[in-house]
Amino acid sequence: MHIYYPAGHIKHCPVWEIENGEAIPHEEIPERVEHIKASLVAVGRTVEDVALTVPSSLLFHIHSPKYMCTLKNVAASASDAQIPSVFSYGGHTKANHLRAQFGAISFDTYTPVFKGTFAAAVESASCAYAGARSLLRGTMYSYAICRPPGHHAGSSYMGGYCYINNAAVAAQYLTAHGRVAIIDVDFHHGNGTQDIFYGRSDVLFTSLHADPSWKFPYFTGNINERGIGKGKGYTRNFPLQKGTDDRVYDATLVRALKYVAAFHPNYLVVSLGFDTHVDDPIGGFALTTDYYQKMAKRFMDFGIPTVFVQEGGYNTSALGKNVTSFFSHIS
Ligand code: Q9C
Ligand code: ZN
Repeated sequence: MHIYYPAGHIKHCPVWEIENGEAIPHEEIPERVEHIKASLVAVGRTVEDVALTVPSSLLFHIHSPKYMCTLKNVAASASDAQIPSVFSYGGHTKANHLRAQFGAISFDTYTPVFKGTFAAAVESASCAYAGARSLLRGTMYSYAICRPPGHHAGSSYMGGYCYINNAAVAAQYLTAHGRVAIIDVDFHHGNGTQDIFYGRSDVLFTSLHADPSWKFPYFTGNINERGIGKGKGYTRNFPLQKGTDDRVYDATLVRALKYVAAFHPNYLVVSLGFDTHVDDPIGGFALTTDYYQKMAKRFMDFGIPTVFVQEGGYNTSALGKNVTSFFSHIS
């Protein structure tokens, strides 16, 4: 297995997020992936700093040039954390003022932009790109320790701690070489990834996540969302209740994977979040550390090249053991 790490992630360092008008400590902190890396090194794995940069043509397949440009401009103008004060409304998206342009590309107050955010997000996407690329060179499994995460970012919006959709970048790259299925096992619905591929039949998207009636991102992730136009039938959601345990989760994963198998993919992209863990501070499921190795085996049963793309997981001290558990049977 090849493992890639975006050493420049520390250029992006959120301290606060605004929840209900109040500043609360941000959960998406650099220590997350530092712990992941340290725990993998401790069990004898090689973790490579990502040395490639994702081609901009590939980024522009996923994100609109206007979105990328605004994100870059907001980052360049930032002295400290930038958080939107206004949002676009009524379909009006054009504005001269950068503050308004920012509000037209973001959907929440949880996702601050710093001077280094744009560069860090590109490096994170480069990690996913490197992971996908290694599959084309004969590697069966790769793991991109992406930070910042990506699955809440859509083609022209950011949110949910995400700026560039890393899993979508990996999937898009692989479509030139075969059929691609994305399985999103982060605790939250991968609304950005779903949106990006909603009208397409060459990339299948399926997600297990907290029911949106209960958790972020609230507006999407229901069972009736199944794709549109040519993409009809190529999206499938499995919303789950508070307290979902190993047994119920695993039974649902088996159902989701049957749906994936019927698509006959050549490549798997797994949006891998550990915020499903019982001790996660913002989740609400009850998965155990031991279960993650069983989850990984379910993916391995496919027997096709797979890139694991890191998404959420906010119990920083539990992340290490959860990741090593997950990868314990993947060498
Ligand atoms: N105070 C990912 O896992 N909700 N993003 C914030 C907590 C936003 C999670 C409320 C959660 C976003 C990649
Ligand atoms: Zn999440």
